[in-house]
Amino acid sequence: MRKILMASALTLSMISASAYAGENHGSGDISLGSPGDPTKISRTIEITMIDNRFKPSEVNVKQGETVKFMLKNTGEKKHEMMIASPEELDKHAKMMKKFPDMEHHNEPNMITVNSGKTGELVWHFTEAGTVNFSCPMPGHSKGMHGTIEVQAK
Ligand SMILES: [Cu+2]
Repeated sequence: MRKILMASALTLSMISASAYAGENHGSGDISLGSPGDPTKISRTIEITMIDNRFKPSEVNVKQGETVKFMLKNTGEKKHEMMIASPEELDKHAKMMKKFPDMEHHNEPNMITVNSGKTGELVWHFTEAGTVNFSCPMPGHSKGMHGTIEVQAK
């Protein structure tokens, strides 16, 4: 029994590793921006997480800004904020549906916030345009998504 458990855990980690390997997690995608330097924050934007929405779900920033998102989870469930392209968000939501217990703590483009807690995500917006975010927890992304409008300098 123990052997089987270990084997499936190994398979799972291999699947997520290979799924990540081919993916672009934001840092290399210029249009999204990149993880921000916490010592260079130009603005803090507070976003409240409820079950299952972001409030507000539309925010405006300026090109070149490093924004600290303060995520306050006032819902009863655990929520996440993930910044990525719509395709990537979709792909990730599907993967989370398959592996609901998948944990990701070391991704710079996302933050997990437990009920009643606050989390921070620092992001540097390098290009003008629309940047998407959503909560990839299983079933959440349908109502829990938003956009960041990056205004040209
Ligand atoms: Cu959520």
